[in-house]
Amino acid sequence: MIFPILSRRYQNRQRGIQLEYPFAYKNQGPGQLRPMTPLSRPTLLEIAAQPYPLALDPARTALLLIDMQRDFLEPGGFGAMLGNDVSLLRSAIAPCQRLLDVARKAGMLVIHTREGHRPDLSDAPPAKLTRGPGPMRIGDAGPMGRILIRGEPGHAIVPELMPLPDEPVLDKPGKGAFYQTDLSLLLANRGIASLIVAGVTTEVCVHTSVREANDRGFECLVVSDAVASYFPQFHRAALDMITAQGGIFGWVADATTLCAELARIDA
Ligand code: C5J
Repeated sequence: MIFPILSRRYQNRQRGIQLEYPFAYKNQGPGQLRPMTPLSRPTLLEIAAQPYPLALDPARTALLLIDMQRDFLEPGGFGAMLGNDVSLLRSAIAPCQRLLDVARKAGMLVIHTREGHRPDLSDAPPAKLTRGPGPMRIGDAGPMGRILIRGEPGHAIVPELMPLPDEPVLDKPGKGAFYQTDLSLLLANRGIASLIVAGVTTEVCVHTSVREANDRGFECLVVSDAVASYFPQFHRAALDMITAQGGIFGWVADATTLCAELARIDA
């Protein structure tokens, strides 16, 4: 079993913050931890982001992919049921694939989230269940199974972004990734300080999760073309809100810029 523990301090050059660098230790038996190779090199990446460049420590950064589910991205699911054109979200799939590829190669922690509810709907607030214009509601049977219900085909992550067996998949009943999930615990156990955030939709679950993360002290980098919305004007406004006022919730960069930097990491 590999235990990431914190050791060897070094400086965040850009902002003068002391960071810790996790190394992997192998459990040799009771009381015997033997250092192995570092999880990744102690390189600080400088990302050309808005509103100003962001120094990222890849060993303390996780990729958080929000709700890239069939229910939002394919016809017949929750997004379509609310009257949205789901094809507008599909532009985020290819940039997410590129991010996943470099993050996996760099050995970074990758976490996927899924919005959805228990089959008996006991974790769905009545206000959420009754909202919406159409005749179909959460829990009703649609072409991809019961809408936004865990275990149904529509609740699954799109095949293009299928999680690997060792990548945590968090089921969340709300819009935020921290609300009623163990995300804080997973991040703390890995010494994560920064999040690269992608997924859908920009102004709803991505924004809510970034705001929650920001309040918990995480530095968030939102990937502008790896997030998407049914409403292009909301997408733009949501990204602007993140970078306004000197980066009030975090930073924004595009996938090409970010992937080029992440690809420099030797896992
Ligand atoms: C929504 C989400 N829009 N994942 N969910 O209801 O953004």
